Amino acid sequence: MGVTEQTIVEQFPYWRAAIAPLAPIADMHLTVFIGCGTSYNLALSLAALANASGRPAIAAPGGEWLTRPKNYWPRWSETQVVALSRSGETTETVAAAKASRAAGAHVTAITAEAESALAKNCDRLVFARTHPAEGIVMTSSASLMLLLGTQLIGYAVPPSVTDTAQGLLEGLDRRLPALIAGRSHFVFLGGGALYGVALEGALKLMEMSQTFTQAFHPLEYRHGPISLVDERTVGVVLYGADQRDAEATLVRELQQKGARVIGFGGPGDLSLDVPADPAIGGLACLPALQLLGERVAQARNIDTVAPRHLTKVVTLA
Ligand code: F1P
Repeated sequence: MGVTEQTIVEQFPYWRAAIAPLAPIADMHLTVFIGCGTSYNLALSLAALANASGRPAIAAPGGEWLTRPKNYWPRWSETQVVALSRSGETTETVAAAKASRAAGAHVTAITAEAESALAKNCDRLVFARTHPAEGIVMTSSASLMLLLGTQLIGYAVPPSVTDTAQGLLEGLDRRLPALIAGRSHFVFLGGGALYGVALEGALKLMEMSQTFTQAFHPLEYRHGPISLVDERTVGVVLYGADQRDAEATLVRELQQKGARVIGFGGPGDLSLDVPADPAIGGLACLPALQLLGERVAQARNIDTVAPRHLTKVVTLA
């Protein structure tokens, strides 16, 4: 087993250590979740979860919140910020956290590095130790930051989520070779809090396997992108509890056009039950999506320890 695969399949003890109630973020101001890359995808998911729990929230990439916050929220200095960064060293995220604090905002950091620049430039530190072998590709740390953020919003994450996530990962893995054979176009669909997870599945597979991937809100897919679907396509559909029928209709259309579909929580060529509260459904699916990226990379003989053009941290001079 390669190192990246190890960090995916061995992540659950780190989840168990991180599952504990956290004092929730205040809900009097708008909360802005910021991050870059994977951490931005998690920010999107967390903002949707926060809104669903009654806490007004948006997400913005670290660099956007640093340079043009007023494009995202007109009264930007009256916000509180939750900054996500595995390394705690990404230039845009750290600079955005510093600028937000200078403007009077309360900043909470979610990171896997307790001594990082972000950890030293926040008002509240939320930290979890990640798998020590994790390299450039964010695997266990991504799940952990989503888990911590979910708790920070006030959701109680049940310990059973680790078994659910492991079951999904193993259930998918058993069927993967047949599902991905001959396929080169991967589309991830998810709505609400699952949109950020769909984006993260797409990013993971793209950076690990150098494959062109896309992610959309499910019903957006008919509005143009569906033109690319054929017998080279795999659709990965993260069904929302509230839209299952509409999403299942879309899946049938994709299958008729030649796609193979992996359905998390609904019908597909492979249908995986997601026995979890909708608020933690995305978290439960994430390790399986990470493994999908690894398996596609293996099928293409690509080493995910050193993905092309990527570094563990992006620091700007
Ligand atoms: C953010 C990030 C990663 C990405 C790449 C570069 O890192 O964009 O998501 O995989 O390796 O950095 P961080 O701010 O979460 O440390």
